[in-house]
Amino acid sequence: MAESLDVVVVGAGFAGLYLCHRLKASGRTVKVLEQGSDVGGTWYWNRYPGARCDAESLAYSFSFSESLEQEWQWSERYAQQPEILAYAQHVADRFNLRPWIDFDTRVESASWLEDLSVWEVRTDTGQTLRATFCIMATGCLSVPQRPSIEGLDTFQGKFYQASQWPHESVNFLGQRVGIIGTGSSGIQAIPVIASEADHLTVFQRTPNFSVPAQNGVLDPDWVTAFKSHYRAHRENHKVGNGSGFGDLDIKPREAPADPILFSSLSEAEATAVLEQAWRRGGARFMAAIGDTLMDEQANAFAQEFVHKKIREIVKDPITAEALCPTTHPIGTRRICVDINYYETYNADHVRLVNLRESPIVRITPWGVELDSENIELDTLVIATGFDAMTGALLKMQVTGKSGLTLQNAWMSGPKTYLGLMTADFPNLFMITGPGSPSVLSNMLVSIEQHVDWVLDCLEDMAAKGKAKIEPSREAQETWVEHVQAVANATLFPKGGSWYLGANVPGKPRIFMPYAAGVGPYREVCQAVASDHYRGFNFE
Ligand code: NA7
Repeated sequence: MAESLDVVVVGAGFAGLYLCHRLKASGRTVKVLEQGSDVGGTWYWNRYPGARCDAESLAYSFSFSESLEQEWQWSERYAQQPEILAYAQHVADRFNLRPWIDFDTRVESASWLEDLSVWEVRTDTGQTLRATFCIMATGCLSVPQRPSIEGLDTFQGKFYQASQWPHESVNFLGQRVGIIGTGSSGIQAIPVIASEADHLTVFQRTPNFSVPAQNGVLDPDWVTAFKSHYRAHRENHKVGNGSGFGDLDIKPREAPADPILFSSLSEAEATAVLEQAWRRGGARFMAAIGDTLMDEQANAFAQEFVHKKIREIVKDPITAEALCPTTHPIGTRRICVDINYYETYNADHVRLVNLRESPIVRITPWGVELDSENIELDTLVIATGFDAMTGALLKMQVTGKSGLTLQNAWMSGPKTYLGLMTADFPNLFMITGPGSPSVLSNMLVSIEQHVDWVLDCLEDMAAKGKAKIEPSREAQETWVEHVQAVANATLFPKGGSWYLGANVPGKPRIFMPYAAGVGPYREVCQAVASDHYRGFNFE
């Protein structure tokens, strides 16, 4: 006999936790299904050495509870994975969410039963649940992408994937370690692995731009002063064309600052602006000159600035050149934020192998065979990314009206209205889905905005006696076209990144996140709701 509920939530990361809190408080019956053994989502799985958030702790945290944000003390400017996981666990305990979560439970299918107007959700533990609404809180980066390199399974040494790191401690002492992948995960892990290993070989296919985090322990007096304005900072995170990170001045800005345009600066001024941003640290570097992601010249200038930094830091000129990205505009692949990344290549026991010059032929039981040499390894780490944004949704068998599967509906790329719902899948919501700012934004800001919007929508439906919601095809088509038009007005599509699905063979090349910024997006969502949920059909 299937258990009947108002809402089934898939995933107990930050989105699932906040959904659980809001749904529970609204008096609805809810169950959260989570494949991990604990809460935390991304921060439960990604335990690789050096894993930490590339957004600042005081921004990358929930704002829905003033007492929570005041009592929780972050230790560093950028929190490490164990601290973020502890925060997620604290939220689960403090708001008594665990009784509503089934752990070690993977959703295998979700099917819309037209006659009953319910979702039937089946799990790998044999559960069958029926609910009026199903909300996917499955995360944007939760399905690891394993590279198709010949012989990967034949390696006889120790093997680790960054996003599926074991829970027990791993050490690299006395070992010859190799790592494949130089995205955010690799760039965080490399300096930490190098600090332990006897020898580290980095296998790099495409170099990425990275800026220093300028991480440090947070000064308690500064934190107290910042938190005395927390409400105003949080409000600033919600507005403007940016990503929702706000800034670090203690006193919040009264209005978003006008962006500095490249054309308004002399070369010396532009250099000074970037130098200041480099010293201040973090991904905010990309916003220092406001049109870096819009204007080819502004972008080329920022690229050259970082190239110079790399050449200054890395002593060996051949290594330095190999580390300089030249195949994509800066920021069109996610900018990395590092601690001593480029400096690590100055150590004698660290070697960069440029796979563009010496490709991997195969992995052997003993190491990596390049076309030019064999490199013997005791340990191999892969940090090769994710099937981003659609991976988790398409891995489940999600079936909507008339037997239409999500795989078929999204065959030529994800189609959503506002990144919240998709036509032919009534009462199925997504949190930070494709077509919303999601990975281009502070995820916590976007998660709260989506969850609040969905809860308001459910309240509105309940008040008006409506049982079914679904976007119209026209509204969806218009939104999909708008998301592409916004992306095409930027340099993002030139990045060839996982934002476009370019890292997964056969995945349609569609720019998935909404690039207009969190402020305009929030305004659209609010306007749609105020206008009787324009673009949605109800029954
Ligand atoms: P990314 O950013 O997708 O990086 C994956 C890296 O793995 C990237 O350098 C890839 O090189 C490399 N890769 C993938 N397949 C191969 C093969 N077959 N051979 C060599 N190198 C390969 O994933 P991350 O986990 O680092 O970061 C994802 C996000 O997580 C990040 O932005 C944060 O938001 C958190 P390529 O570029 O494809 O040449």
